[in-house]
Amino acid sequence: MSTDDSRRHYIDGEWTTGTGDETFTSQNPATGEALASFHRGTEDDVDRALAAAEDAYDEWRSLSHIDRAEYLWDIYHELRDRHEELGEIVTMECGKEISEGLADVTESWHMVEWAAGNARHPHGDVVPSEIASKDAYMRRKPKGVVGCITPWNFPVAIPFWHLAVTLVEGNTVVWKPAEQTPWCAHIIAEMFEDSGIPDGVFNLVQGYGDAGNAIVEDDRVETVLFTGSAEVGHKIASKVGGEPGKIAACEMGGKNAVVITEEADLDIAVHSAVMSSFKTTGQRCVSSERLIVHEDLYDEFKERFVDIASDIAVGDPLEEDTFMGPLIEDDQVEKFKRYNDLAREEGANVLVDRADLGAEEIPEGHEEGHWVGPFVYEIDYDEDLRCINEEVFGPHVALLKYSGDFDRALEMHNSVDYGLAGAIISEDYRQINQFRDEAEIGLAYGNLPCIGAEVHLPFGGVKKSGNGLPSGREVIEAVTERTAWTLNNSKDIE
Ligand code: TXE
Repeated sequence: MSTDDSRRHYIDGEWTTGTGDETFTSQNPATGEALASFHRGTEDDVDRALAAAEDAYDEWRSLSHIDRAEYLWDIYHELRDRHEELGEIVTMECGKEISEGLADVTESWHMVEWAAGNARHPHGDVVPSEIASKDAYMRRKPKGVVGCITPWNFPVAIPFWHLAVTLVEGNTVVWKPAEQTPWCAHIIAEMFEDSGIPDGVFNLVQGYGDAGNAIVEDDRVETVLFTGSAEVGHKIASKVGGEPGKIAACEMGGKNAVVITEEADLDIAVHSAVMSSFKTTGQRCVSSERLIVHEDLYDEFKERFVDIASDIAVGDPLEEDTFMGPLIEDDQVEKFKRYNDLAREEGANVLVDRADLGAEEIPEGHEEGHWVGPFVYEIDYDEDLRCINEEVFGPHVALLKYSGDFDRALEMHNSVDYGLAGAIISEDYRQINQFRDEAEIGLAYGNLPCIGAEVHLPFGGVKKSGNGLPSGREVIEAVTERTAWTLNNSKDIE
């Protein structure tokens, strides 16, 4: 691929190679094959994109919510029309199996529908004034230029969680997608171009963390919306923290758990655990790497879970009968294996180790893919063990047995620094209610797998997992500011 063939940034309504001469390649994690080449964004490219976003802001904010939403409705239809094409590209670029690739796109149009539909929804509050002749109400105004920085694991859905609400609310955007999934980002930019959205309102700079950092550090950016690792998220939050008014809304993964109590329906428990631990090959921010199981049903649960993990279909993610595709990249495979070794060192009794798949398990023509299978172990609980505290982001699963009452399960559940998601499997409504009230997480699931999001519900975590902001409704909080407006309707001079 020559540099000329490389795909470009979308800045100020134009496709541009930018100022740098470096390119980078998007790769298929199932085959190792290069998919497409992209120009790598520089600080100067970010600077141009921010200038364009700033110039476009006044005109864009002066439109009504409904007029701005019209562009998003065009994108909604494009997402539906290009569903299969884009779903396949998601699968080819990030390796998740095809039904998940397609679902990534579906979730994105759900978010666009929610954000654009919201344009016809009241946005402020009318409140009684202390004085009868006055009207008092709260209005929302856009903040200005918003920076969006997104990861690879939901390369279409997560960007729309950031972009759709932000734009409808009247902000302009500079977006830096993950370096692993630039092709998905390119297609999204094509959709914005096709929608006819005014130049400079939406800008895409492809590239790596240095381009993301240039967005974060620029004074023209009022808000940063970030989804990714805890390490980078905390760095961003601390940079932004010193500037009053500038905020970072971060969602940063977890060390999530499914709690299976003595009152659980075992079929639901096994199904939930399998889906929570192995969907997306364990690379969802809500994936569960801890299964906390009551001693009364531990042995039976273990036998059934281990049977499934030993046999789960790892393979070509474009094939419909595949359950688990590859990991995203070599670094992630190394991290997974490093944590498997650590678990052994910390005393794990390994129950399933398919980390190194046999040649016969790897689909033909896919030998260069980033293949791993499940790694499942049991370990005596100790709250200081690193393998049950640190996020691996792969099919690395610890079975933790508990005895005694439900308080003990909750204590184990809450002992990690993260606080994103968790599930309880139980037929006892008291335990379910206690979990809802006392589990230190932002997303709680009852008798369900620990996966899934609905765009009109909050989505985010507490503790090290973030500041709970990046959902549909809460993005409105992050990208608008409020004015308390009071109007005197009488002739009296105050
Ligand atoms: O994340 P990064 P990576 C976790 C998971 C995974 C680990 C690393 O544990 O193993 O993070 O994944 C941009 N300033 N999650 O490397 O580095 C980067 O270019 C500004 C959980 O993919 O955080 C990309 O666009 N931006 C998570 C985005 O940040 C910077 C999903 C995310 O990259 C930057 C993904 C900087 N200094 C990973 N450095 C979830 N919540 O689901 C990088 N970036």
